[in-house]
Amino acid sequence: MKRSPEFQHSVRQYINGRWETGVTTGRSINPSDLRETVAEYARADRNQTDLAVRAAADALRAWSLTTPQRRADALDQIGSEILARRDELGLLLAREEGKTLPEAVAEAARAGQIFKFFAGEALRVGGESIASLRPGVHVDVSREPVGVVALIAPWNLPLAIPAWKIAPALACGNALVFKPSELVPACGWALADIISRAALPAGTFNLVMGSGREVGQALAEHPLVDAVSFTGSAANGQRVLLATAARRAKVQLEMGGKNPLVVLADADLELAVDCAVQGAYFSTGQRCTASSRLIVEAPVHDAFVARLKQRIASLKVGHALEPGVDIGPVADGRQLQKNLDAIAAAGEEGAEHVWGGEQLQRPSEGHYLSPALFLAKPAHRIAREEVFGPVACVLRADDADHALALANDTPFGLCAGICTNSLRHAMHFRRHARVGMTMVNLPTAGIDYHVPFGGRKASSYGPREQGRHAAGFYSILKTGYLRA
Ligand code: TXE
Repeated sequence: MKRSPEFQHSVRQYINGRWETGVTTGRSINPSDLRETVAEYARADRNQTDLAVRAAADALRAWSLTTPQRRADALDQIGSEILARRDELGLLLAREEGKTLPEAVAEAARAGQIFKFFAGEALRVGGESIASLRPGVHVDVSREPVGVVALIAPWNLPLAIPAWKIAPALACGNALVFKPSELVPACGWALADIISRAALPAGTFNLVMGSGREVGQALAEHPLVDAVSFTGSAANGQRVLLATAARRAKVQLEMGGKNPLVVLADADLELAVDCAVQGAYFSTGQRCTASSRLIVEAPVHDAFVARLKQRIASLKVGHALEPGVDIGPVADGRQLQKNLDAIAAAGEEGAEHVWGGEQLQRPSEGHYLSPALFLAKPAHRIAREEVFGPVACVLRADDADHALALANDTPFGLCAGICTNSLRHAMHFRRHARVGMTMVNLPTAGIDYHVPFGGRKASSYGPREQGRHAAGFYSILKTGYLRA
């Protein structure tokens, strides 16, 4: 069903198979048009969060004993509905988070494909059989669900990130409580609405919305929550880590990035500029894999900067639903201020301003920011701290070794890219970049859903997300010895 862009959702929590009002209500606002409320949503407190966790704990046995076929059918049904409604869900996403409509529809489709992928994985949750050291003894290793899992999601990929947490959790037989970000409750609700039609046992899937400090923290601390998967800021990831470690719960954290894209002198410069534009500025730069550090070898530095400046000057910033717009608004006022502060600090520290970084007026009042580019030194904050907006800097490298050293000179370690026509340089970079993912002649952002996602150092903690390796987090190994 196609909704008019002005449609306002009124969304409730989903606890123990029922739609529940909250203790208070909140609103999500369209960042392309601040006059438009996208959703009024029910906000939970600690008590309601506790009810959701208890519902999951009660449902766990029933769901964990379902057959793989039953789980696969449910996930397949969810994936099919998301795919069939990708345009409508994309429209909601674009209105609530501010991605351009084509980006948002693609994300909705991605969420559907992820459920389909894990429908297949539900059939393949396997183990191994191994010869024992002792005669007459048989050993096997099997996977069991972790138990009750809490899934805490951010706003920047409001359909895809919940999908890549919820789908493997259900495929592996867990019961769960999902908490979306306060900025995108309607996207969280839309997923819950679709999942509610999959006839899971009541309590298997629960949605609670509300403040991270209250609801998120309550989930991380709850004694009945066996595992927490969190994506968000490093500071809140640290809070979740402390709360879960204190009671020895399993934890998986995906936090920020300051991803380098290295451009060597032998690179195809047009391709390198393309990678930089896509990686740094598309999705308004609000991706943990965004290429916010462009490290360019001296011989091509000036030519690269000139071409990049020309390209970003031609990018169209505007309302997420307007055809032809390349960059939608920043997601909210707090995030916009964070971008503006980083831009101001770059100027104060002596980074050379190349282009953009100004607030823009558009026919509707929104959080519009022109794509910003600076020439920086490695010590500048703009080259070290995650901005999470359409803001990038260029660092000059003397040679390939210097470029690699600069690429690794960061507390983060999510993704690193290189543009080069040399196989030797590409392979060396792949081996020595201290990150979880590398890209050659590709933007750092833009990943496949059937392979592991995650990083090192301050970017990630715990087992990888996505693909078949997701089972490493959402299940527990049990070793069985048997003498017949
Ligand atoms: O993240 P938060 P925000 C980074 C990015 C951005 C910054 C702030 O740099 O500028 O984080 O974004 C919940 N216990 N990333 O404020 O607050 C919260 O309700 C448990 C990188 O949105 O960390 C939400 O559901 N949960 C990132 C989720 O955590 C808590 C994507 C993330 O929100 C909590 C988004 C607590 N104490 C932002 N406090 C990425 N890696 O992709 C909050 N939450």
